[in-house]
Amino acid sequence: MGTSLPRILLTGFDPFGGEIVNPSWEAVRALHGKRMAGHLVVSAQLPTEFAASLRLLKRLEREVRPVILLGVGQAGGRHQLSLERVAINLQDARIPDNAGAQPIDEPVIAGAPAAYFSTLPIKAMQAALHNAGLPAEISQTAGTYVCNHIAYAMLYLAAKRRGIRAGFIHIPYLPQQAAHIRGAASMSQSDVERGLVIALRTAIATPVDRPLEAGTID
Ligand code: PCA
Repeated sequence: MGTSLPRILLTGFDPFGGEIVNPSWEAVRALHGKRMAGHLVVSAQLPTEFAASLRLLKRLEREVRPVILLGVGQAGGRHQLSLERVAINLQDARIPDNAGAQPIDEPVIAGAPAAYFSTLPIKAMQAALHNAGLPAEISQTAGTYVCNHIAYAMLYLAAKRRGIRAGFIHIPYLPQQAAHIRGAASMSQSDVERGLVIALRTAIATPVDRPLEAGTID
């Protein structure tokens, strides 16, 4: 890759569910090749397909050898940048993926632990995003579709190798998507890009997360 800088593997997804754009890929592709705090960002698109996304992620991880793995995905119902705390070892697809597969109650990785927590400093990242004037929340579930699948796989890969941390961020619709859906929230691509840069810079600078309150009662 032409440089010895430590790498960040940043992934987004292709459009799914009838959309013609996926905001995660639009933001992630814009950051490809950027340097931040002595790290190089390598961006890649994953297909919104359970099987193929996992195969490609494994290949990318072997090739890129990142020190940070950050997955980004669209979550149309979310109003803020959503920092995922946990990923579960489960596929339960409400709609078929882009290859037509609809796994129900199958593990992401057979025999692996039920769940992993993010190893990125989500509380510090949330605080940094708020300080920059960007709406951000801690999310306690990444769902059970392809994003949770990849979030789980990233945390699984990170747990196997020393010196890698991993996490996942869900993002709202772009304004042009929300324009067609009554009541839907949205966030501009430039705000998402700015948020991802802040999140990554904070992750690089924060080896141990800050004990800030961000729980829920419901
Ligand atoms: N969002 C979906 C999969 C791809 C994407 O961008 C999800 O939340 O699972």
